[in-house]
Amino acid sequence: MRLSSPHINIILKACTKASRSLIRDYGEIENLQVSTKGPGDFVTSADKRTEKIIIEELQKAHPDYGFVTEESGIINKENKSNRWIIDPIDGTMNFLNGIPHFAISIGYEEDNEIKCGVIFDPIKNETFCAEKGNGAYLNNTRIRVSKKKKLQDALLVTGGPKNSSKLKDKIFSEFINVSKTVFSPIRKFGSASLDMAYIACGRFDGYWQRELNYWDIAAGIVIVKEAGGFVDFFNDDIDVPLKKNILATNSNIHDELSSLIKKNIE
Ligand code: 2AM
Ligand code: CA
Repeated sequence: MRLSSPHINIILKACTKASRSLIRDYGEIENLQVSTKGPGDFVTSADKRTEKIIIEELQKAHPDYGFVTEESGIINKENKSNRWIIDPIDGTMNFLNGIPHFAISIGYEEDNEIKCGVIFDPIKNETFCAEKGNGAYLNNTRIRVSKKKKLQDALLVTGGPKNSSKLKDKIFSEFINVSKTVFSPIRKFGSASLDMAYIACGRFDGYWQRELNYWDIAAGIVIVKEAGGFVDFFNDDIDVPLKKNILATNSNIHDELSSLIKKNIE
């Protein structure tokens, strides 16, 4: 069985089309890394190219829908009821360094709620998708979050902080505190959307990260929830709109991890 709905099918078509040029661009990175100029500008244009293909494809299906995107900002802002939330390459630093761990992330939001989403890892050929009320899938298989009960046994993942973050020191001490509570060292894989996808299919038990952008996690929200996980936008008082602090878990470890995180940053 696989998940099939009009919105999911439109997103999948856009991902397939965009991934052709994305994979080609990724193949170029190795050559550029040894060049004196480096791959920086090339990656920026790969990001823009991928996003353009996605936007064109989605616009063909619904010309009236709005967009919130990493590269082009907000498009058709009059329509706030139906919006696509897009990150064309999530895990840009991995992509830039030739590390095969990045994804296209596309969520569909209706009246301020993410209704469905796709996270597509073109290198591993893994498609994570979900629709509200219809479950979460990895390729054609239904996925569920892990069953681990105790935080100390959990495999956790996080990301950031950005060097310029005002909360940098606090975020580092929070990381140390959480590290002391769990047996396994905390992972940092560098792609927020794939971190969320991996919570949904039980590879990780808990994920948290501060100061993210909405497009990093929009698709992941519905995928984690539909896989039986818990998503919490903790301390959601950031002044900048579209910025999010997120905690996504298998549900079982939510309270324990939540109290630890909130306790350590204020
Ligand atoms: P990006 O690759 O699209 O930039 C890395 O920790 C993950 O967090 C990536 O998914 C990255 O998205 C995202 N991210 C978003 N804002 C960030 C920030 N200010 N600092 C570090 N990572 C950020
Ligand atoms: Ca991103």
